[in-house]
Amino acid sequence: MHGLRTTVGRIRPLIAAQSSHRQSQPPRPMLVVEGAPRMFAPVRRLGTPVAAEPFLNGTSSNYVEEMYYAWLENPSCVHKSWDIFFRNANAGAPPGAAYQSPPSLGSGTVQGVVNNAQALVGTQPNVEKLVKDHLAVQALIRAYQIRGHHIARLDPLGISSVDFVDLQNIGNFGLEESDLDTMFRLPRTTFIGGSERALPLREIVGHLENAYCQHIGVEFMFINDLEQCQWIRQKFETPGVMQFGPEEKRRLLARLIRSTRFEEFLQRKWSSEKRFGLEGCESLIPALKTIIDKSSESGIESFIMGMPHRGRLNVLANLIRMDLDQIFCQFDSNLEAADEGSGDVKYHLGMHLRRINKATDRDITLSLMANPSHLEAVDPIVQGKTKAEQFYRDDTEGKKVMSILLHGDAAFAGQGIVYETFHLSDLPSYTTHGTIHVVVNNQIGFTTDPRVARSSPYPTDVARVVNAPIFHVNADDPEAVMYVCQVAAEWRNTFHKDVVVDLVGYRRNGHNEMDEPMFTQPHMYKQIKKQKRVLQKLSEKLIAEGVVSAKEYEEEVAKYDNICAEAYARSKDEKIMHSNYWLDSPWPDFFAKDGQPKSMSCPSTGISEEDLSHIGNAASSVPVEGFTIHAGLTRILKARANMLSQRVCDWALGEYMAFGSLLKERIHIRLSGQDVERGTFSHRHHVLHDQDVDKQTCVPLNHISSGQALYTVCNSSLSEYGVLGFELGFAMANPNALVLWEAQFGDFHNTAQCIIDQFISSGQAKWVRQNGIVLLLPHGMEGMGPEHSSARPERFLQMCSDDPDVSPDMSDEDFAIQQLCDCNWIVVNCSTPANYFHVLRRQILLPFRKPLIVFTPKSLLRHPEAKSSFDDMLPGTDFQRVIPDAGPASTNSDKVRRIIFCTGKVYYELTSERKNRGMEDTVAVTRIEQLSPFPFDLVKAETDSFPNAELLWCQEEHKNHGYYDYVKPRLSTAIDHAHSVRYAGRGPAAAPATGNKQTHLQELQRFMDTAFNLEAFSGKR
Ligand SMILES: Cc1ncc(C[n+]2csc(CCOP(=O)(O)OP(=O)(O)O)c2C)c(N)n1
Ligand SMILES: [Mg+2]
Repeated sequence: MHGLRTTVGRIRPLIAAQSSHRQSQPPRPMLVVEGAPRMFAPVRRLGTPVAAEPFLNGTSSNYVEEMYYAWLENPSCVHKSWDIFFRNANAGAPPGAAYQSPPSLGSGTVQGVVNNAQALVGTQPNVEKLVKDHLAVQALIRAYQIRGHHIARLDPLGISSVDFVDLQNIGNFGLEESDLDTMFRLPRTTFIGGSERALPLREIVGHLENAYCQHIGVEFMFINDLEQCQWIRQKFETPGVMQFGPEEKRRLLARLIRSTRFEEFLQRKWSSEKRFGLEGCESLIPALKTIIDKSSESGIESFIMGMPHRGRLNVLANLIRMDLDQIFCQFDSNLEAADEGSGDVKYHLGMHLRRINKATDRDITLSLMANPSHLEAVDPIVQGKTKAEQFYRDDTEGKKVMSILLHGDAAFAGQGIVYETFHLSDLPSYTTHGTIHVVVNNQIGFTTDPRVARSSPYPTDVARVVNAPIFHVNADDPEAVMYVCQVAAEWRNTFHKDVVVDLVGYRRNGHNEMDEPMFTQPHMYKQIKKQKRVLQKLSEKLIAEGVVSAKEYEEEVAKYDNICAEAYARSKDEKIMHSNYWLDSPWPDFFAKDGQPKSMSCPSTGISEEDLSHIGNAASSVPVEGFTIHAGLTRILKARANMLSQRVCDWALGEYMAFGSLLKERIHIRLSGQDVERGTFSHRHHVLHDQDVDKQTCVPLNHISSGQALYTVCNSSLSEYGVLGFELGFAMANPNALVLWEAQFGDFHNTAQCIIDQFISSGQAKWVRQNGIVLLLPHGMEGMGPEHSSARPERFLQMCSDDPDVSPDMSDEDFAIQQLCDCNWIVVNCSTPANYFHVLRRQILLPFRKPLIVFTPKSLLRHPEAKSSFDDMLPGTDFQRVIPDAGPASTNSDKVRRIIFCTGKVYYELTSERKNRGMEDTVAVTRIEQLSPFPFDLVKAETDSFPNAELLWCQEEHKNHGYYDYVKPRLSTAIDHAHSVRYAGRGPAAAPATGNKQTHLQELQRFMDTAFNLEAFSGKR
């Protein structure tokens, strides 16, 4: 195919000549088919001198090419006029001169060339008609390729009414009835002729109808790669390409029997239970099985899948081949839950299974990711997990691990996350090298018709943005479905790009089995009631063809029914439901055999002085010779070296120390998010850019020590929902990796709210699945306006599952770690680089995994006091959940009248204000660094040590934001409600921050006044 492009380049002058001609001449009547001239558009844009071939125009370039190829192969097979033309062109005739007869070649002026050419055409009177008709045929072929899918018979119900141009009327292309038996040479851009290079028009139309207008609609001509278009044409146009042998047909029938009879069995046993059955689209199961067979044949060993509710149980049963009794158990409301957590409904649960793929006799692993109701939310998670598995297997091209995503038609068109996920598909740090998407297109979303649910003709149009081919197929034709899925799998495994299979079926029941669809879709459902089931259609066809006998068919049905019945009987013996049976991402080596943590302790997170200085050196130098960095960066590295000599770290260096040490301990680190490589606040600089060589970069953290783990730091697309979901998925694959997602500003995390609510905060409770992802959320009230100030800590804290009113048992020495183990996530706001360093390292050294939410600083990144000594990072040191006051107040605690608890940046404002007011011995300021799980023990100890102090919570956020609502009841519980908890901070507000700098400063001053006015609350209860 590349050769084709090269050859095209050789005749460019000819085509360019046509282009110039077109621009300079008045428009002449042309055969115009929408989109037709797209393939070689870039070539046509070339500008050259005016040409003079009067029979050529802009749409003829394809035809000229075709003639040229044919002439190259055999000069005598083209018309004599073309032979002369190409001979002249090849001999170097300039554009416009190729039609001169050999003796006059190269002679005379442009006018002379025109005269000569006209004279030549005059001697070839049939050339114009010949070219015109061939162009018309080409346009016709191309029109079928582009728009044949519009008239394909895709809707099994036959009721979708779409008004499309009449392709079949050849008159639209300037051809006539009388042309039908004329032989036409076929262009290279079609395969309908098989081994024939020319066909009568009648056959051309017939072949095109077969290829593009039956039960398969192929949408691909928007793809801007000639080789890929040719590949698809070949797959669908080659005569007889969709033929299956009896064995394949019997296998297809057996698969359809399973798919159909499974739903029927559930319907018989639990007629009033919601299961979101597949009826109307049962060919999904053979479709997926075909994809897996074909991909396994190409070497794929692991499939990561995501799907919504529809047909999920069927997929678990018949594709993943989970034990049927375990599935049936899920319908038993009397079963007791064996595991902690809330669990989830049966059509959300995930699964992981390793088994032999019968068709290839190869081992494969199938994981179906657990997902919430939120449609399509699982898409980026599947991609992230796939990427991670590829990464750990060193599968750099996606040849061993691949993802399959299933979608509903309404959700695929409606949910923005679909688009965000597609946009990750070709980014170097996010690509999974092609996903196969299967849309279960039942032409309805709950009670809503497509015509009011989307503005695009198909639910799949979103896929066009990434040039993914889209194969629409009538789900009532299982053979067509099987073929399309084979091609989809081959496409993915050839080009490593996304592809969509749009399975057009219907939904036999309501949205769920209890719903009455006739309320809203009477016309559709009258038709559905008349519709023969796909299994019946296929079995009748195959019996008629003699592929199976009626008896064999009935036996196969009875065999599967029996399998279901036996499993049902077994399921009755189950008394307990094990959620961990449904785990989609097991970590067998990380946990003990019973699935519990191997220990309940965490070693010190400090590192040696030697390591600190070694990593510090890496952070302050360029590890590659002859690499020119920006002068500003040289200053930054110098400042780091300076800190090193003083044995202190700022925030960026603290992060470096944590990352560098973990990498050295062979823990893979992946940091992703918008502009994370440099850091939004230009503090990180994890990727150095050579100022003299374009795209030459260097990542010093990958030069820490030999045998270290790889560090991946990647600027992401401008998506929070998609990218956070992706990283969460990445973190699922391996507990021994530190995966971090950083928001540009914490404020923006709420466009990923669904990932946070549905997966991160509640994932373990619902799906017994742990995850150690870290969210870095820049936060702080610094007068930057409502959208660059708050990472909304209140939202995260409100979702913490610890009880504010119950004082936990703190007697156990493992209290702190047990608390971490029991919580749903950890929320911290570190005020020192050392604490940030420790909390990152603790993520990996803990014997279990919990999501970690870190509110990170902005101005503190450069605050002269926000530095930590190496002493706070040495072996034996740890993360400090609470940092008690260490100043004069702590040495004379009886004198202290007020203890201010706070968290984060406001600490520095408070201590500066306290100093200015000379109140260092009367007011203690204590930092709560770990907000959740709440450090009840340390808070109590701190309050106990100031017996005469009033207790106040101070925050810079508004009263209805920030930490107050979370902290107040817990502080109160910690001190057994002995005192009131006072408040100093901004008042309640709708917006998280003011946009006015003056107001910002006034608010700050006001709450500082409250914090240090020791009489502010006197007399108040
Ligand atoms: C994000 C989100 N919004 C709304 C819903 C509620 N809901 C559940 S199913 C459904 C219709 C889905 O239609 P479609 O995607 O075509 O799948 P089908 O049920 O037809 O298979 C809706 C709106 C949801 N689950 N998730
Ligand atoms: Mg639907």
